[in-house]
Amino acid sequence: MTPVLRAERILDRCDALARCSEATGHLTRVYLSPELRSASQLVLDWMREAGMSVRTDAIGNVIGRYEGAQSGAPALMLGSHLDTVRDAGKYDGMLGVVSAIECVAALTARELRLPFAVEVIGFADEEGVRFGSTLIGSRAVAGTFEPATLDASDARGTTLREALRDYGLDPQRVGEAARRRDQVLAYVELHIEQGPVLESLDLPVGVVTAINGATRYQIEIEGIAGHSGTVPMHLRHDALTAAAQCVLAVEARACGEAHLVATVGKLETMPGAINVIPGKVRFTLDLRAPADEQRQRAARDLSDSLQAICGERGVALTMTTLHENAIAGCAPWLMQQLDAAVTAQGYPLHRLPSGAGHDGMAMQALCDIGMLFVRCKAGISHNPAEAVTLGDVEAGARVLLRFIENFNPEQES
Ligand code: HGY
Ligand code: MN
Ligand code: MN
Repeated sequence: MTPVLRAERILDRCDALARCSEATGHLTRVYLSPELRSASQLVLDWMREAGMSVRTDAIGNVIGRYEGAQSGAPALMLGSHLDTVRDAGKYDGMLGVVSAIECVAALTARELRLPFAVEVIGFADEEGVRFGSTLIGSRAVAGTFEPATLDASDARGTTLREALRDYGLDPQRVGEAARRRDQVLAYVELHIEQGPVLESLDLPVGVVTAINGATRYQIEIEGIAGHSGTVPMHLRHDALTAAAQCVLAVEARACGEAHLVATVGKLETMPGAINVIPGKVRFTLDLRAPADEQRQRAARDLSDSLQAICGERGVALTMTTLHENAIAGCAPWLMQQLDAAVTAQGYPLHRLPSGAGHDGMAMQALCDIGMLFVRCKAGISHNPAEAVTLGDVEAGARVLLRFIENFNPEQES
C-alpha cells in the first residue's frame, strides 16, 4: 500500500503557503509578486527534498522533475497553480501542487523508478487577478502565450513585461517556457471540487469529465458626471444606474437557462464621491456554460441587451473580451485510468464536470488532460472559508499515487 504518504504534511504545507500573502490575516498572492516568490521558494525546496531536480521556467512557473528508469524520458505532468484570488482559501491550486509533491516523495522513498518521468508544476498565474489575462503560466508551457499579453498592465500601471523583468525574468525569452509535445505524455491535476456535488454524494473524490467553457469581459459605461444636488433626475446620464440595470439583466439571463452562470464580480465607480453623479463605471462579466454554443448565444444576447439598456439611458457601453476558453474535455483514456485508481483505493466512482476553470484548459493545446476532484466543505471556494478534511486529502493523494504508479501512456486512444 502507500504508508509513506503523509496527509498531515500536505495540510501543513498548504498552511505554510497560505502565510505567503500580501497581508497578514488573509490570503492574496498574485502573479510575480514577492509573495509568489516566497511560495515558489518553499515549493522548490519541497520538490528538491522529494527527490526532484528543480527549476523556474521563463514565465515564473516552478517545475520539479523525477526521472524515470531512463533519464530524459517523456513526462507525466502533474500540478496546479500557486497564485490565488483576493482573500482566497488555502487549497484552490495549492492542494494539487503539494499533493503531487507528496506522491513523488513516496516514489522516492520506495526508490521506485517508472517507465516515464514525473514532473510537478506550480503554475505562477492561473487566476488572472493581476493582469486580467488568466492562465498565463500554463499558456506559456502549452506554447499558446500571446506576446500581446506582455503589454497588459496591472492596477498600478505596471506592464507584464516590466513585472517579468522585476521578477528577474526576461520578457523576450517567455517562448522558452513552451514544452514540446514529445516531452509530455499527459497533464493530470488534483484540485478541490469548489462545488457541493461530492459532499452531497458523500464521496471523497471524483473524476472530472470536462472543464466548462468561459468568457470574461471588461465592460465600461461612460455617462456624464455631475453635481448630485443640482442635476434633476430626468436630465442625468448616470453610469452607475445604467450599470445596475445591466448587472440585473446579466443575472436574469443566466437564471433563465439551466447550467448557464454569469457573474459580475468587480465594479468600480468613477469619480466615486458622495456628491457626484457617477460619470463612468467599469465592471467585469464572467460567463460560463458546459456547452460552447450555449455560452456564445448568451454572450450575443447580453451584448444586445446591455447595449439597449445603455442606449435608452443615454450612456455609452464598451465591452472588451478579456479571455475566452472553449470547453476542455478530459481524455477518455485518462478518465479510465483515474477511475481505475479510485476503484483500486476502494472508493465509489463518480464522474462530474468542472464549473471552475483550471490550467488544463491551456494545457490541452499541448497534451491530453485529466483531473481528479477532492471534496471540499459545503462546496465553498474563492473564500477564506475553503476547507478540506485530512481524510479526503489522504484519499486524493492515495488515488493520485495509485494513478501514477499504474499510468500507462500506451493506452492513449
Ligand atoms: O475562475 C476560475 O474558475 C478558477 O478558479 N480560476
Ligand atoms: Mn480559483
Ligand atoms: Mn484553481
